[in-house]
Amino acid sequence: MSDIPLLSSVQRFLDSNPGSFVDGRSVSEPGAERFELFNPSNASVLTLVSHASEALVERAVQAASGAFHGSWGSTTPYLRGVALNRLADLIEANAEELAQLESLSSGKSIHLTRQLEVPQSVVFLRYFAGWATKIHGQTMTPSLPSFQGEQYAAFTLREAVGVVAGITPWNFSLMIGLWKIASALTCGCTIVLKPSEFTPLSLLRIAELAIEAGIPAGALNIVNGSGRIGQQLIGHKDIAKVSFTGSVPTGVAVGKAALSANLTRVTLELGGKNPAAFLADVDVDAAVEGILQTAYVHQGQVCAAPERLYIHRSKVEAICAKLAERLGAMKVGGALDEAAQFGPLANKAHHDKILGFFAQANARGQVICGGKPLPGPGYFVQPTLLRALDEHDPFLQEETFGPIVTVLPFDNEDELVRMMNDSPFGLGASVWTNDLAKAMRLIPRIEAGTVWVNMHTFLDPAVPFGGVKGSGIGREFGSAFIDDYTELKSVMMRF
Ligand code: TXE
Repeated sequence: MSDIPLLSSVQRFLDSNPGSFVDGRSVSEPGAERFELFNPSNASVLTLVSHASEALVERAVQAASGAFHGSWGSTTPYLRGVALNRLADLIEANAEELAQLESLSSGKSIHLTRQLEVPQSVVFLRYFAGWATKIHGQTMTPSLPSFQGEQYAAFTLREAVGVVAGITPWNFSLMIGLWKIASALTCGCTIVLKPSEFTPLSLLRIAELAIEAGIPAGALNIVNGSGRIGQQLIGHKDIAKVSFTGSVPTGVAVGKAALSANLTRVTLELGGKNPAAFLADVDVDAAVEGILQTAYVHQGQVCAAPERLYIHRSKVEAICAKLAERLGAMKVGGALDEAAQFGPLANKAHHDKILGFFAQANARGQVICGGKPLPGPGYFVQPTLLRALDEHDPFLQEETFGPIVTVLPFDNEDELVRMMNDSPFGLGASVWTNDLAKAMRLIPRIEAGTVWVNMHTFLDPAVPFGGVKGSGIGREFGSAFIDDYTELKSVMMRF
């Protein structure tokens, strides 16, 4: 089938010389350095984007600081919630435009942006908006002795930390960006957000909608360009907190830079090498369906997706055979092709990286199915299933962040737990079984920020999300995010 037609508003946006959004206005600086934005589905240039200059980034921080100390800082919690809910309404009203913008530059299937990324962003935003009126400190009774009849009282205030720098990756640009925007604005902070240079468009449109929703100029700023903008933000004295989602090496560099800048608070949501365990009692069809829905969605470019499958030896052949058959039958096509079941990788550098993994897997004879590039001009590869050579196989250690899943059989639970935990990472893990007692015994033994049972990668705004070990610091969602975006102030009084 062919691609859906682009909305005229999307075409206008592409033609508009997009750049940044600072202090309530779209800005494309005259004479600015510009970078090409590629369409991963056909490797054509979608548009040229203006790279924010140092001066513009400085203006963005100043605008955010002004809004923090002024308009947004003095907005009541109730009105903050109202504005965020209005933004959610506007996202719904402009859903198709946002879905197309996001799919175009990320290569993500239009089904996924229409059915998951855009509507789920709305769900998350409304959830956060509800917290705006529920952030509070506590009162306590001091135990200080009274010598002359004096009494004491104490309480805590939860105060917004200030200007937040958000730095986000290319895989779910709209949704991850909105998580950071919503967390900051709900708590009364303001934000300067730097999207990935591969996917700078959809958040620019969100910033326009935020103004329409009544969020004051300067509260939300988007600065587009390379990682050096991230570095400038992290080192800035007026940035009170850095919230980063992305790769492990960049995340480590961001964490170190933030701490050495001004002991700046930092939360890191990094990648992983997430294990999924299929116990002896699993139904083969349900297991295959679950793997297809979670490991290969968005071509495996999901931080929490399972990349290591530990399957009970009694089921490994049946599951691999059926999975290989289903993967081989997937219809490959561009992001805007509604008939496609599997799309391109997000960018050329990532495509090259995945081809490097394929070369290693083919040389070692590990390929069960896939393992080859597909004809371009877009960045297409086959969905791939590999056999691990042993439990120390490099494909069980290094994150590929692509449609490469590696399988190893196991025989007993102790061996399974040892192999699942044998990783420097700990973002998510799953256990697939109908035996609830077994699942309950395994959960405490698994080193991961989230353990799913009979599911994987499902995120809900009410459930905290984040990594242990090398997968990050801090939690998003639930009420846990409030600790990261506010500071506790203690007050003591004598009367
Ligand atoms: O990610 P980066 P990239 C993996 C995936 C991919 C690889 C590189 O394997 O192939 O990472 O992708 C900004 N200071 N993941 O380059 O480098 C950068 O501009 C401050 C996994 O996109 O982590 C972008 O906005 N910021 C991952 C953001 O950091 C810097 C999701 C993320 O870029 C910076 C994405 C610096 N020194 C890629 N350098 C996951 N697991 O979620 C870059 N940036």
